[in-house]
Amino acid sequence: MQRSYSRLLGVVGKPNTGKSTFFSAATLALAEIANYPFTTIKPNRGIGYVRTKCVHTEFSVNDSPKNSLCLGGVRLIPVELIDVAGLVPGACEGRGLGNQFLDEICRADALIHVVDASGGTDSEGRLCKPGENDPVEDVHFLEQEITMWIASILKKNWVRLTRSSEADSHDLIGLLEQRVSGLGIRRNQILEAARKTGLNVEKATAWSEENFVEFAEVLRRISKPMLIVANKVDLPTARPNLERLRKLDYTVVPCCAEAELALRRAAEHQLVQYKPGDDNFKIMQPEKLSQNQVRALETVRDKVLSVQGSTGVQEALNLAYFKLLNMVAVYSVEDVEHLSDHNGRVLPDVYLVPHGTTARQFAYLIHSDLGESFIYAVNARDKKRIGEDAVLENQDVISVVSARRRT
Ligand SMILES: Nc1nc2c(ncn2[C@@H]2O[C@H](COP(=O)(O)OP(=O)(O)OP(=O)(O)O)[C@@H](O)[C@H]2O)c(=O)[nH]1
Ligand SMILES: [Mg+2]
Repeated sequence: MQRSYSRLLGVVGKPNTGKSTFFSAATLALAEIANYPFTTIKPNRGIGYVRTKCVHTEFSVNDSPKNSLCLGGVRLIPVELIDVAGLVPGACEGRGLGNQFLDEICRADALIHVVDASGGTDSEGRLCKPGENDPVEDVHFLEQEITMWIASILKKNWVRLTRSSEADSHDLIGLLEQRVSGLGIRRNQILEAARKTGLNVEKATAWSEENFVEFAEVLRRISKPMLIVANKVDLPTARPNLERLRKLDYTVVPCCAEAELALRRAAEHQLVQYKPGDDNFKIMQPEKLSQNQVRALETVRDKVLSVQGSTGVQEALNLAYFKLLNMVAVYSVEDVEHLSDHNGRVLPDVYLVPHGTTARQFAYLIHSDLGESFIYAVNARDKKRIGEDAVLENQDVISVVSARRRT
C-alpha cells in the first residue's frame, strides 16, 4: 500500500481581492485577473512551491534534485494550489456561484483566505472607496459561510432519517463521515469535533439545529485550518486594517500579490535575479526594461520589500504547510555515504510529510515495497540505525534498508 501525503491548498475569499493574482504569482500558471467580481468562474489548479533551506550546503555536496528544485541553496518543494471563484454573502444558500464554489474549496486541506486589506472592495467584490470596507468583517463572513455549508451537508434529510425505523441500527458516526467525505473531512476529525463540543455523535438523531451549527463550526476549524493573507498592502489604507486583522485569532501575512507576480515574471525572463520569498532582487538586464518597468520594480522594492521584508506570497505558502498543516520536509537517499539514489543523483528527493511520521510510514510513501519489506532506516547525519517507529524530524536525510531492492 502506497500512502500519499499530498495536500491541497485552497486560495479563497470574496471576489476581487487578488486570489488569482496570488495564485498566478505562486504558480506562474496563467489565470485571468481583472478589477471586477467573478473574473474566475472555473477553478484554476497549479503547482507552487514551499521554500526550505537545502541540506546540500550542510553536507558540503553538490546536489542533483529530481522531485524538487534547488536554487542557490534554497530547496523548492512542489505543492498543489486551487484558486476558486469568489464567495459572496449567502453563498451557502446558493447566491453567486455559491454551492459549487463551496464544494470546490472544501476539497482543500488548508485555506489561504485572501482579503483586500486596503478595504477597497465591498462585500460583493465591487470596487468601493479605499478604506470603506472592513476586511475583519470579510473574515467573519467567510467563516460563517463555510460553517453553514458544512452544517447543511451534515443535516441533509436528517429529520427523515431520525424518524425512520432504521435510525437506531445506523452507525451514526459512519453516516456523518459518509456525508462529509466529499469535503475531505475524516473520521478522526469528526471524533475530535465531538470531543471538543461535548456533543454525543451516537445520539446525533436528537441534535437540534444549533447543535449542528456548533458541531460544524468546530469541525471547520479542525478540518480546514486557515490563514489570512492581507493583500494589497501596497495601498495606504491597508496599514490600519492590517493591525486590526492581527488582533484576530489567525496567522496574518501582509501581502502584495501584484508585486510577487511582477517579480516572478521578470525572474522567469532573467530580467531580475529573484527567488520567491527573497527580501530583495537585482536587475540583470536593465537594457531590456523600459523606464516604466524599472520604476515599477523600484516601487516594489521601496513600498513592499523594504517595508514588509518580502511580498508575503511565499511566506503564506510556507506557513500553510509548516504551521497550519504541521508538515516536515524529509529527504530520501539510498546510499548514505554519497547521499545518492541508485542513479548517482545526490539528494534527489525531498518529501513533505505530517509531523509524527515514522520511518516505516515514510518508507511506504516512497514505495509500498519498501514499506512492506522494511528492515531499518539510517539517519544520514549520524549514520545511526533507526527503527520502524522512529519519528522523523524536519530536514532529516533518511535511507531505508529493506529486504527487497528498490526498482
Ligand atoms: N494594489 C494591488 N492590487 C492588487 C494586488 N493583487 C491583486 N490586485 C488587483 O486586484 C484586482 C483583482 O485581482 P484578481 O486576482 O482578479 O482577484 P480575484 O480575487 O481572483 O477576483 P475574482 O476571480 O473575481 O474573485 C486586479 O485589478 C488586480 O490587479 C495587490 O497586491 N495590490
Ligand atoms: Mg480570480
